[in-house]
Parts: sequence; C-alpha cells; structure tokens
Amino acid sequence: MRGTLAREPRALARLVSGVENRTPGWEDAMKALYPHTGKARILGITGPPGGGKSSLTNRLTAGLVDRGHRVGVIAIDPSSPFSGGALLGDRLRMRDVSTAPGVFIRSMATRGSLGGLCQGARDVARALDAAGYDLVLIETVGVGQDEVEIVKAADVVAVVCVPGQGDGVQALKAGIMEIADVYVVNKADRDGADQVAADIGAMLALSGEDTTDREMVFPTNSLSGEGVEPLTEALLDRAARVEHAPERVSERAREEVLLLVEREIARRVRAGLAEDPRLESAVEGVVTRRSDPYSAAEALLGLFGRMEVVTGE
Ligand SMILES: Nc1nc2c(ncn2[C@@H]2O[C@H](COP(=O)(O)OP(=O)(O)O)[C@@H](O)[C@H]2O)c(=O)[nH]1
Ligand SMILES: [Mg+2]
Repeated sequence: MRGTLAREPRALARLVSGVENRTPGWEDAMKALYPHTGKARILGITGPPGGGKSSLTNRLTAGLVDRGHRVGVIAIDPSSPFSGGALLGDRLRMRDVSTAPGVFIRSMATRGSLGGLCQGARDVARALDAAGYDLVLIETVGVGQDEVEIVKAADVVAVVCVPGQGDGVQALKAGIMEIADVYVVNKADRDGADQVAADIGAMLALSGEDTTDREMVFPTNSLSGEGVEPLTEALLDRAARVEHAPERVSERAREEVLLLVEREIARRVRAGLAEDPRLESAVEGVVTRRSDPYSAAEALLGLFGRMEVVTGE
C-alpha cells in the first residue's frame, strides 16, 4: 500500500495482482487506497477486434507521456476461455511504450475474472490512480455486456470504427452508441474511411446530438500516427470537463455500490443453498413436475427471509 502510494512500480504490480486475483486482504488495501484516488481520468477505448485499438492505445500513450502525463493502460484481453492469459500480440505492440517511465501496462483476462470483469477493471484502475497515474486507458472489445459495463465506468469513451466492416456503423447501434463521447475512424488510410465518417455523422445528426461546438468524429491512422494528435486533444478536453459533471460521478458511484451489494447477496444465496438438501428436493420437485420452478423459488426465498441467510454470513 505505502509502496504504491510512493509510486514504486513493483509494489503497484503486486497490489494490482492481489486485487485482480482477489487475494485475501485485497479489499482492505482498496479501502485504504480509496482516499488517495479520484485524480485519475479513465479513458475507455472500445471497438471491434482487429480495429486497431491496441495500436491506437500505444500511440495515444506515447503522446500523453510526451505531454508529461503518467499513463496506466489496462488491456482487457479477448482471448479464448482456454488460454485465459495475456495477449502476447498486445504486449508486443505496446512494447515501445511499455518500458517508458510513467507508463504501467496490465492485461486482464476476460474469463474467470473473480468478482466480475467490470469491478476488477475498476479496482485496477483505482490502484493506478492511487499510484499517481493521472490517465488510465482501458482497451476493451466493444461486444458483450461486461465490456459495455466497463466503458460505462470510464470518464471518456472513444469508440473505434474501421472501414470495410460491412455494416460497421450498424453494429454501433447496439448499446455502445449512447455512451460514446468521440468516434474514431481508425485505418483512415483505407478505402471507405470517409464513408464511415459520413455514416457516423449522419447517425449523430439523426440522434439529435448537438455537435455544433465540438468535433465528434476523428479519422486516425495508428500505423503512421496521423490524426492521433487531434484525437488526443479531444480526449484530454473531454476528460477535463468531467469535473463539471457531478451527476455522472454520483450515478456511477451509486451503480458501483448497488452492484457490489447485488453481487454479494447473490454469492451468499448460492453459498447458502449449495449444500442445503432443500435445494435438491426443490429441484427434484421441478424435474418430476410435482412442483414448478416458480413455487420452488418462492419456497426457497421464504427460507432466506426467515433464516437470514442473506444478511448473516
Ligand atoms: N492499415 C492500417 N492498419 C492498422 C491501423 N491500425 C492498426 N492496424 C493493424 O490492424 C491490426 C489489428 O491491430 P490491433 O491494434 O491489434 O487491433 P485491436 O484488436 O483492436 O487491438 C494490426 O495488424 C495493425 O497493424 C491503421 O490505422 N491502418
Ligand atoms: Mg487489442
């Protein structure tokens, strides 16, 4: 804890691992850290696999470090459920910045994340915040509920689109669109980039979003670095405005607390019933059609009310 606050990278790495693996004591560490957090701004970078998120994150990180920021990067790894490890490709591509002072990079597995991926990412971001990283970039694939939750927890969200994805813009409409602060048309060196940008513009116009005072769509080439500069400016600008959005901050705090309570109750319910023969007999009743799932659930719920299994440990 003290090492993390003193910005010792090894202490931070240890803390992050402990938090990620829910090693006993992690919660006490987070509680102690919390008063030292709140300075960092979290930038979510989301989009389809292969869209260039890692390449772009790499570029953004380099530019932000040049401007004197300390940058933490959390790469949410879309690997298969079997490997569950870090994406070597991501690591390699980030190599140029990963050894730079003032940069801390951590890959997180999407599967088997204890305590939920979103909370895990949030906790790791918080540890980075306490360690003095003033910007935390979270790269995540824009599919799946977990990933959407993660970007919702970010202060600023950049949605990466690419040309040649068929109905690339179409895919955006599923949930991600409402949370985008800026759109990046990466691989702008490719044919069709203009069209994608125009499609996004049209979509924004339709949605009634007022974009008169700010650019929303940024073409980039993450290989050459073209366009990354104006994007960086825009992200920093949005990040600076977060202070003026207290309702967004309290809404997120509310969501986090509720989620933690929900999770813990669910965990206790499962733990409480796991070995209880009454669960087995209820299941048996449902299978044999002596009972039904609704009545079985009602009966078990009644049990919790009386026995205080939910509120006790
Ligand atoms: N032509 C072109 N290729 C890019 C660009 N950005 C990334 N790529 C390539 O796209 C592939 C996927 O990039 P990556 O950063 O791993 O995408 P991610 O899966 O979204 O993280 C790699 O081969 C990159 O070299 C770009 O702006 N233009
Ligand atoms: Mg990637």
